[in-house]
Amino acid sequence: QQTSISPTPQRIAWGQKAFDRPSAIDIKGIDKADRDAVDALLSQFAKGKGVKVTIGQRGDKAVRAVADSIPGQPQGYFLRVRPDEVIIAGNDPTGTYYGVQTFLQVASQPEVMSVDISDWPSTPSRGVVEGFYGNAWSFDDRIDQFAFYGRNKLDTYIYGPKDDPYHRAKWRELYPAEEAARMKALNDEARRHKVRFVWGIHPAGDHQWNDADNEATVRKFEQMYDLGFRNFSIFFDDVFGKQADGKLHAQYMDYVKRNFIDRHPDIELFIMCPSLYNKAWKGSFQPSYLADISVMDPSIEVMWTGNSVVDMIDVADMEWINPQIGRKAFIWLNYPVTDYCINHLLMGPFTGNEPEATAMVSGFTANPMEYAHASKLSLFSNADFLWNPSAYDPQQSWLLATERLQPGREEAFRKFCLYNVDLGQNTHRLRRFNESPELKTLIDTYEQPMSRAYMPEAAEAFAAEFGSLRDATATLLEASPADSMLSEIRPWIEAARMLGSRGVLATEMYTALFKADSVAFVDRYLDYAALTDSASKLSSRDFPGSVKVAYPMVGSLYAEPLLRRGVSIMVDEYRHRFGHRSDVFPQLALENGSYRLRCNGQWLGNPEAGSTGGRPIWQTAEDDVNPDRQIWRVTYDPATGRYSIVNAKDGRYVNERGAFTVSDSSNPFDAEWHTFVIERTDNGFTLRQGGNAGKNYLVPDSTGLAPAET
Ligand code: LTM
Repeated sequence: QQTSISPTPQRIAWGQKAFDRPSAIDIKGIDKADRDAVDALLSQFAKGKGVKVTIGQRGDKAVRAVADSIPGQPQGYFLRVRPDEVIIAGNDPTGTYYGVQTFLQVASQPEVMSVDISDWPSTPSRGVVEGFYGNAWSFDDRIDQFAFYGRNKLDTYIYGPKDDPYHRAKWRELYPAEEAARMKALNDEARRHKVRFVWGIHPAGDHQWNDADNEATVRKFEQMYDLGFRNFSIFFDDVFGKQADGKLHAQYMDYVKRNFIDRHPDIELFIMCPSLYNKAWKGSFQPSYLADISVMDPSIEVMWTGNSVVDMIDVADMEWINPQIGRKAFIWLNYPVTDYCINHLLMGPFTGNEPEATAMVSGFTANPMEYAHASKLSLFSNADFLWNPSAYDPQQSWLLATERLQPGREEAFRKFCLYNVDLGQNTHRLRRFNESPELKTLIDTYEQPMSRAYMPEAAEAFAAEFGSLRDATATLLEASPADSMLSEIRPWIEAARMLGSRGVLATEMYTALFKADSVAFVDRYLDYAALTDSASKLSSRDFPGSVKVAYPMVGSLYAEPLLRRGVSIMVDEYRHRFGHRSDVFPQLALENGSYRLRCNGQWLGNPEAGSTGGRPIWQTAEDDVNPDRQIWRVTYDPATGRYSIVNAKDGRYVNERGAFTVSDSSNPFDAEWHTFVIERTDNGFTLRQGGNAGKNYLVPDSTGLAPAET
């Protein structure tokens, strides 16, 4: 089968089936070809008798026959799959490695198709800037990321986690041996996947702009060079006042260029993140800041986040900044970072950047979430966008990303992701409105008419949508212990599960209300309120193994507001229909070890008593004719851990939640109905009027312990 290749190749021509997926390959050209490319190939296929695969790069004898087909662009490659042979020919080592990555995707199907692919990236330096505040990624996270970048043809990783002490707070200090060894291991791994690990410091907070600090910088960089790093950066972001002086920054950068970079010809990238890194902040810095840094050595890359701190990039942004800094800006995209909206996950399609702007940048890196695995969803599409911007389709790319990241349960994962799209109100004002599109359509279609008339089809449609969210989370929760991404975002999956369940309960409340089933209404309401309460207490802190602390918010744009709006309207309606009366004072009293119910000083169950003089009855005629049955006892069932009301005489179950309805008249048509709920409290039992949002207790807690008065 043809397979979807990501990033989308520049030129692709599919043919017929070439062969069945081989387990072994007969590989040619391996002595000359790029080692990492060969290793990547052999990590998937054994060497031996099988499909003939020729690998090499421009100039190698092995691929001479296709030399004219190899694109001349950096990192370009040509891939040919035919029944008798596969040829992977890179324009350079990275191109060969990328050719292998594409072949691995083509050959991932049981039937491998013939194809000719001629491919290269449209954007230079594509990748990630780990530049967020909060919990830095772990060693394992980073190792895993590099393999992911290799597969998705992202070639740059800029190291700038604000909370690594050796990056910022203790920038002058050399890494101790153990830390240094770990950094080296990371860089070695990045290289294996053709990722340039750009190591950086953030000295701007307390640099003294003197020789001692300049020299400390070079010493630190030399340590990293000795460890194998060949790409460097210096950050000046998020400092103000005298520390944000453009002239001093430029002099310092040039000093490091002369005294470190120029002494090592094999260094590739030297990047600066300026203090003024977005247009919106122009007025807060020296007016000459950008002009001051523009005089730096032209080979130094300058980072830029766009029109504001968190913004997508368009041509107008680039037309504004490039002339001012005298070079093409190197983009630091603050997406999908969530350090300023930490309760949210950003799992929606990657949209909003203008394809044409990519030709005007010298690099494009995305600042991710502190959730390394979850960030891959957006990074996958970012890679796709940057490689071939004119072919980029956000929706298709998102669909493919979800399939690649959660194969076999992509539908469940998509449902979950669609409820984790918007950022909520935030200081940077970036919003995403494509949250839960299916729910949004239901809201637009039904919400208004539902409040005027009973619409069972609408209730069904809402229940189906919320039910599918709940069911999707069940699939994800089941898989989560063995899946790094799902266990990392488990708090959000739990929150989504509760949201789905609450949505279903709310639709059941709607039906109960219109069917005048007040007991069912209260019962569902209590479950809803309990889940809402639990959801509001969810914290990532409570999840084993989580070092993250966040209060997960899901469906914050449409689902959550809908439920809050809808339930509040339904509760008001319920109170209106079922006679919420503030002159009715039921009480629970303890008598001979069992709790009994009284109303306005009278025992309920006494034919002459009642809240307003009428006879309290159960809703069933059977109870109505047998007043003895109207003595209720609260019982505790250790098996379920729940309290319930049973009929004192025959022990008949009344309602497991202790919700029941009495009327003040024996004639149900004139009756004012009162629904009450008995709940366990720390002090005993308490009684409250149902549907009262669980807050406005008619009976203080202590009532439950009131001594018997008869
Ligand atoms: O964006 C830059 C250059 N600096 C910081 C980042 O560290 C931070 O992650 C983002 C998002 O909050 N905003 C910044 O200002």
